[in-house]
Amino acid sequence: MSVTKTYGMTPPISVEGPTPTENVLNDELVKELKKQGSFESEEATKRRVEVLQIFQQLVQQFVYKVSRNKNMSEGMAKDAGGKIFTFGSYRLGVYGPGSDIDTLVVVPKHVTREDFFTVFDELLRQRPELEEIAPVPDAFVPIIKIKFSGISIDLICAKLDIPQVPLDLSLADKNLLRNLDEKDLRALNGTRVTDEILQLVPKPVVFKLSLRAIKLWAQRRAIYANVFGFPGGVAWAMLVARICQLYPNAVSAVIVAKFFHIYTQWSWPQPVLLKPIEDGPLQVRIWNPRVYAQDRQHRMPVITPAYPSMCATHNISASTQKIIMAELQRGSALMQDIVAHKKPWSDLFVKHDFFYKYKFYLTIIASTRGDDEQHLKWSGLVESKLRLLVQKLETFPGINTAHPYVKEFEKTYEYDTKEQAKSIESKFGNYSTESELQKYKEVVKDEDAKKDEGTDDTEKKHLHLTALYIGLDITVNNDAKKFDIHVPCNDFFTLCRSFTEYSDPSVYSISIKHVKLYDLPSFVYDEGEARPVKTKKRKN
Ligand code: 3AT
Ligand code: MN
Ligand code: MN
Repeated sequence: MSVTKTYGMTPPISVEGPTPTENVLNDELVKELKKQGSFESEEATKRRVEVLQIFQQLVQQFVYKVSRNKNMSEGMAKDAGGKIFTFGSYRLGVYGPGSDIDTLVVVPKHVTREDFFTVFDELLRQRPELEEIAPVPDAFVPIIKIKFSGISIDLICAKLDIPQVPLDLSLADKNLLRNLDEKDLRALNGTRVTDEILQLVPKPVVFKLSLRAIKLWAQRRAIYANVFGFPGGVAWAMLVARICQLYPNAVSAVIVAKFFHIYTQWSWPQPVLLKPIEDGPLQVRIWNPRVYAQDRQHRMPVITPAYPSMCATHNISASTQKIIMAELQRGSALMQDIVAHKKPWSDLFVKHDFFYKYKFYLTIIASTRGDDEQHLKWSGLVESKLRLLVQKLETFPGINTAHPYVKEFEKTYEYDTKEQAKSIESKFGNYSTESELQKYKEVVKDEDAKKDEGTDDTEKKHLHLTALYIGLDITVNNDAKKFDIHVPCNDFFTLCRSFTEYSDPSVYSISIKHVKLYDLPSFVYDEGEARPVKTKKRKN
C-alpha cells in the first residue's frame, strides 16, 4: 500500500509510513472531527447517492426529449446521452450535513442552455421531490438552484461540441474545450479542477480527511472566503493536496502538522503547483507571472492544475496575507503541542476572536427599501467589492492592517415613513443605540415566511440591512480624529453606485460607520458569548 511514485513537481520529502503514535493521533483527529459535526450520517450520504442517480436519469430524459424535439430518430435521441458530474465539497469528499451538491450537467452540441432553462426546468418541476427551485439564467455561471428531497443542489450546464455524451465520458481531455463559449468553459472548470486534484494526490482518503481538518480550522479562524480576500474551498484543497504529494504515505494527522510547518516556511510568492502548467488549444490566458504583470501581483499564488491554469488566490491582499500567515503561525505552534500530546486537537479549532481584537472597526452597511431579491443583489454587489476597499485602506498612512470579516450580518425591519427608515439606519449597528430599535418590528426570515407573504395584508414596507466589518489596526498619533479615511470610503461608494441599477438612493443606500470595540452591536456575538471587557489601563 506504500506509495513510491512521485506526485507533483518535486520528489517527496519523506515516503515514511505512520508510526504507532501517529496512528493514535490520527484516530484522535477523526474523533474530534466527528465531535465537531464535520461528517453526516451514512443514511444521509446514501440519500445523496440516490438523488444523484435520479438526476443522471433526468438528464438523459432531458437530452432525449430535446433530441426528439429536434427531429432526431428514436435511436439517435437515445444515444445522444447526457451525463452528470459533481464538483465542490461533495466531489472532494469534505461535505457536511448542510452541504449542497454542486452538479454539472453535460449535454451534446444540439442541446442548448436555453433548453436547460426550459425543458430541463420543466422536468424538474414535474418531480414530487422538488421543494424549491430558483433558476438564475443570467448569472456569470448560469445556474438552477433547487432543493430536492431535502438536499440543496446547484445545477449548472455545459454543452460540448460533440454529438453524443456517453456515460463513460471523461472531461480530462482538453480538446473537449474547443469551440465552447465562455459560459460553457466556466461551467466545466469546477469539475475539471476537482477531478484533477483527486488524480494528483497519492491517497485520496488521506487527502479528504486532511482537507476536512484544514477546512474546519480555516472556517473557525475566519480565513475561508474567496470574495473577502482569503482562500476559498478550491484553494485550500490544492494547498492540502501539495502536502499530500510531499508526504505520500503519511496519515492525515501528519499531513495537517506538515501543512502548518511547510506553509509557515514557504517563500511566497513562490507558487503552489500540483503539476507543471500545461499549454493547450485555446486562445485563453494561462497564469504566467513572467508574461503578465497582474500575475506578478499575486502574493500567495495557488495554481489550478487543469488547463487553462489560473490563480485561485488572486484576491489575497497585503492585509489578508498577514492574517493568513498569523493563523498559520498559530496553527504551527499549536500543532507542536498537539503532536506531543500536550494539547488536544480541539484547541486547533477554537473560534476566532475578530470582534475582541481591534480597537476600531468599520461597519459597511448596505441597505434596501424593497424586497428580499433586490437586497440580495445589492448586498451581494457591495460584498463583492469590499476587498477593493480593504486594498485602498491597507495602503493608507497609519493603517497597518485592514482586516475584513468573512460573514455578513443581516436584519430586516418594518417601517412606515421615510423618517423611520432613516432612524433605523442611523441606530443600527451600535451597542449604545440598539435598544432604540426594539420599537420597530424585526422581520425574521424563516421557512414559513414565504408562504405567508401572500396573505400579509398589512403591506408593511421592509428595510433590509446588511452589515460587513473591517477591523482596523492603526497607529494613531495621540489624536484619533486626525485620522480621516473619507477619500477611500467615498471612492468605495462611487464604485458601488456606478452600477446604474443601484443608483436610486431612495431604494439602495450604502454607508460606513466607525465603531469602537465596546460599541459593537450584540448581533456580532454568538449567544452565550461574552462582550469584550473594558480594561482600565487605557487613557482615552
Ligand atoms: P459547501 O460544503 O457546499 O458549503 P463548497 O466548497 O461545495 O462547500 P459551494 O457549493 O459554495 O462550496 O461552491 C462550490 C464551487 O462552486 C466552488 C466554486 O468553484 C463554485 N462557485 C461557488 N460560488 C460561485 C460563484 N458565486 N461564482 C462562480 N463559482 C462559484
Ligand atoms: Mn457545495
Ligand atoms: Mn454550491
